[in-house]
Amino acid sequence: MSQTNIEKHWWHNKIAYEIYPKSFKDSNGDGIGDLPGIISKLDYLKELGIDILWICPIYESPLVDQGYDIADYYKIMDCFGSMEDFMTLLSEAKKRDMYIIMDLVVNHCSDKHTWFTKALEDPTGEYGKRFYFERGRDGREPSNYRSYFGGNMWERVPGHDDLYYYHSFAKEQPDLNWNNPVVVQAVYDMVNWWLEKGVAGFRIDAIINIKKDTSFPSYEPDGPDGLCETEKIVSNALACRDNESIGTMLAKLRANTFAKYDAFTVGEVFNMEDGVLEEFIGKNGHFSSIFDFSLHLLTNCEHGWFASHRITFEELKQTIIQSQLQTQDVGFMANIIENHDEPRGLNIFLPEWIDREAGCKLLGTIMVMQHGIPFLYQGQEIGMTNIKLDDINAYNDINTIDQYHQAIERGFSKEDALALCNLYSRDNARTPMQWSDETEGGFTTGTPWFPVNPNYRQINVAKQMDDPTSILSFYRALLALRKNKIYENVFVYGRFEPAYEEIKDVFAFYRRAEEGYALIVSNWGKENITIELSDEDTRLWCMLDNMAEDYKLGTALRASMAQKEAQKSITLKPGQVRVYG
Ligand code: TEU
Ligand code: CA
Repeated sequence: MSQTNIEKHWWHNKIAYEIYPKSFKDSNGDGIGDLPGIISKLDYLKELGIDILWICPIYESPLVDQGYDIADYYKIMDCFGSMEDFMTLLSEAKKRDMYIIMDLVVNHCSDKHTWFTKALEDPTGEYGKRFYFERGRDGREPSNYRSYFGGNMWERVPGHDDLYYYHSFAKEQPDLNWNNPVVVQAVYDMVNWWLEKGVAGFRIDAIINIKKDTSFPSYEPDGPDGLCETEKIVSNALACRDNESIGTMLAKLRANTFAKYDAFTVGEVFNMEDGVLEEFIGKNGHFSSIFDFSLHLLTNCEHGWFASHRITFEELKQTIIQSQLQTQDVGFMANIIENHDEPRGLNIFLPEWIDREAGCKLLGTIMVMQHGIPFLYQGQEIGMTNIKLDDINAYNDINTIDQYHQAIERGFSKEDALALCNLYSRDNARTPMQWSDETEGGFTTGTPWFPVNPNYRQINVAKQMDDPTSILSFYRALLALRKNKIYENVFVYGRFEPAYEEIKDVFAFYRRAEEGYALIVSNWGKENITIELSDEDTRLWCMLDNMAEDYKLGTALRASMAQKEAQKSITLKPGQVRVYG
């Protein structure tokens, strides 16, 4: 069987781009990126080849967790602009055949949300029931759960000796009680309100966390703090059958909201139980797609940064292959190298002997040419890098500060703990976008809320715009190739199949559809590698090469139709990737 057999949807052939609004483009000099800033860059994104924009939270928020703590779901926060600006963004996107998706953060809200402030006044009353309030056990927290951002998930309610509320993330992010129908209905209403305004869908934050084991049992501690890690708590909650299952909760959410609008949804799903992928992203699945985090889980996610390890090429290759083979017949995964929670891709996935620019193009090609929906993250298209800060106080991210202290607690020196932050901090991806070599990288005329990476003079959009060999030019050609009408079916629905698997340091795969196929082949080693092609592959023509002098597409595609002498072998330099078709 060639070509995967999946029911078609409007989002399958789309390319998405994540915008972290605070750091994208500031229009009024207050140092904070905003909606008019995004609007001013729509043409840039369109030219790059982007269809769907995921905007990270722009709702009213105290910004304890950069907007993932929402105080009012119906209001755009002043620093990002107004509802009028948002409506302009929607209409300007529409003019360009682009789609806007919002971030849906409904596992928790902010402790400044009126529901929670009212709940604190009367924890046993109507508003208290919208959260999880519990009495302590044996004079302490109800259970020993470590929150994602450190410390116990249970926070003592001010003014009460023995009463606690539950927060999976920071204590300023109380979890909403999804077993309360009032909460669930309010979420449906809010989601539909945004869909009515014309958003095309949502990226859905930490959604797996909404399922709780409401008996809240304690587990075997796994650290000096006597607590048990979040992953275990979530997995056990998912397996718990006391209230509605996560499947029922999500199916109802979809039926009452997304399904009515043919909305595109991408779930942030960790800890999924075995065998439920079909239920999540198959036909009538809960979501259109979920992120493929398999590479990132290998590096830093599960047990904290102190326990992280550098991913090897073999691991990277095998992980991608496994994930593609397991998912492509079920549905579309959302493929990422970077996002606002992860370091820059080139800093964690590339072997040090690969040239930085070639390496960015290589990573991009592997990601974009897989089966699934590519999600680029702002700055990835110009090869933005991690930032090196030499003081823990220079970091802003709540998670980074916690990981630093966890590492110290486990015996790391200050220098080593800081080195972990330099490598893994979420702030690495949150530095302002580098638009030009002007002051502050052209991001703002004022003082940016977070430092611009000093390498903006070398790495910026303006510089790469007209350089035919730049990372940006390469991404444009790469996305154009993926969308090229002749190859669209190959790259969207074509079956992923590993190729030349036995050749050391080579990562190669086919995308096969009924009308044809493509071969993506790359060298991750230190030396040139010559590959003897199979008979079938000798007829292929190179459509894209990260070491070519000019990525302008068309020449290659036209040439592919011309008569061509068969080539029996190809030689790739270290870091070189080619797409043949
Ligand atoms: O992230 C969910 C999540 O599980 C993260 O804690 C993730 O494990 C971590 O960031 C990896 O380093 C989402 C958002 O993407 C994140 O920005 C928010 O902080 C979090 O939810 C809470 O809303
Ligand atoms: Ca601004």
